[in-house]
Amino acid sequence: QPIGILDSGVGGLSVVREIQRLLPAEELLYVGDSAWCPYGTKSAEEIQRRVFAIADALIGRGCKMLVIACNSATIAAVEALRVAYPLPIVGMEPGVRPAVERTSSGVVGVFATEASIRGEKFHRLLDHHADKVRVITKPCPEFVELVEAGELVGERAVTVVRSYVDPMLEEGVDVLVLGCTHYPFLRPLIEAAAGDAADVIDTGAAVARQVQRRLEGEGLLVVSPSRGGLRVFTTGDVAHWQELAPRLLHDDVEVES
Ligand code: DGN
Repeated sequence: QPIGILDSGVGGLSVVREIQRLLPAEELLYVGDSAWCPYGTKSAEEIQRRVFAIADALIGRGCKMLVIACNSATIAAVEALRVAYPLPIVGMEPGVRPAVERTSSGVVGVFATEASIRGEKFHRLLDHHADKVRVITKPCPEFVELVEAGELVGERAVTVVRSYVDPMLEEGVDVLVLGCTHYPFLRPLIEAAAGDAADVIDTGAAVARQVQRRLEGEGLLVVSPSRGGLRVFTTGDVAHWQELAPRLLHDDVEVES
């Protein structure tokens, strides 16, 4: 039985990479909802409608677990999904907790989408740490555009990334959290812009470990020496995805509609 993974676009492939690294024997089915991308600027209701439609499709294909590889979709829909479906569902964590543990300046920067930042779940998390650190949040819609376009290097990408990172450094931020699954694909540029001033954190690997724990706990983990497979589906432009997905995954993959 496969693990079903979804995102608004190619961002969740950053989580797929981590799951493949940790659990190479698992079969993965990925849906990137590019026709409705970005989720980051949509209402919680709209995001929920899309996520439920994709969850139905993945469960219809026999998935044993869902991974919501999108912070915006997690914040908007994970609790409703858990009520609606009996299978294990793993969502993204925005990484605020590890950042709070790591900061020495007491100022943490969180890049995430507008939808994530205005979500109640996110506010509860921030309130919880408010006495210890100052958390500065910033939506980066242009990061999602760059990644969806496959523009991960070059002068425009460098300039855009700096325009988000520099103001964070000016505020004294020493830990930068990538709270959207698209952003890790720009990590080399974000790290270059941050230099020695700030560490960069993303939670893809932690989410992969959570997937492993849940599968183990439910007795659903595949134990096999052979490699599992990955099928990638998009609601968007298959030809564009066919060029982009192998580049992001550093692996051959056939994209289906
Ligand atoms: N990848 C998504 C996230 O983690 O929030 C959303 C990106 C978007 O749709 N703006």
